[in-house]
Amino acid sequence: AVDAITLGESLGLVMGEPATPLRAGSSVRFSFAGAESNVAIGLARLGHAVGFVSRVGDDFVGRMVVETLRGEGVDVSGVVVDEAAPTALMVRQHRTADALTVLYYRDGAAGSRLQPGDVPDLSGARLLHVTGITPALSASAMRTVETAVRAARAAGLVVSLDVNHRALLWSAQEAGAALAPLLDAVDLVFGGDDELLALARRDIGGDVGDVHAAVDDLLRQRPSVVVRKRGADGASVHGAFGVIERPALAVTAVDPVGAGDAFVAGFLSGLLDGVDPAACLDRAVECGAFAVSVHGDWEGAARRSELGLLARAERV
Ligand code: CKP
Ligand code: MG
Repeated sequence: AVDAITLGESLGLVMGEPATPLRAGSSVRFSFAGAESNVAIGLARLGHAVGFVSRVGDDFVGRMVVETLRGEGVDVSGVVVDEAAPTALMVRQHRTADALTVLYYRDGAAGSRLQPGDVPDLSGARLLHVTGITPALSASAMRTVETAVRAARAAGLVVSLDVNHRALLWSAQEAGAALAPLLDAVDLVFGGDDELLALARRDIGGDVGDVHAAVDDLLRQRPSVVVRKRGADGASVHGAFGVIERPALAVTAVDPVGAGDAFVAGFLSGLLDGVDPAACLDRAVECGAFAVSVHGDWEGAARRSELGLLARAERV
């Protein structure tokens, strides 16, 4: 039995070298991406029993994803191999040190064919984590997320949602409209300011731009904890206990992608350990710092034995 389950699409990742335009003959690195598998790896490295629910194609990209996740200790028994569609792919150009551009090849890919029947029996687990990326993939992927969230709620799991708005897939307004109906089954929300505004539907009219009002709107619904991610500007956690803020750790950021997922994994790890919100946030901030300072979407994720390393390194 696993403690935590994440659900979503993993994509093969073709990754250019840092600060290098992609040209014919460029060296690239082959790996995989996907917010929910990033979180699964993050939790596994922190010592939690975690399962991943997904669909991959019957191809070498899908096998690479599954074999790597298995090697990281993630339970992949919930990954369906779909013989009728390829594994999705993503190409990432680290165009300059500061500008990343990505291309998705995910239309009609296996992840978009997730269906409600793919959701396994969730009883026995304690936590389900989903993101706003999956519902953007297709109507059946949307229904799969709804089904999982409702089933988790019924089985008494903590349900966690990272808004993760992807402008390549849909507008913030579309994301907010699609995700807001899930809120009555969600306990924990993660998002950046624009994402929290979209989820609270405050990006359309009203007090536009008031993120504090948006957080309060969300807390008046079912979610009891809202985590506001502000990247290098730090993060805060909001709930009945009040507001707790933390600055980001001062590290050398080489790759922002995946930092949000590492942050989420750190926070959820604290939650599974039963530590207080401040300690959850501290772990989240540290895990985010590990991820931004290593090239790759999940490769830099911290192991439990490494927690404290960045704080210690600062004193060297
Ligand atoms: O919000 P993050 O930078 O942590 O998310 C990164 C992931 O799933 C990345 O791995 C990519 O594949 C994606 O978000 C996506 O679909 O954009
Ligand atoms: Mg994110």
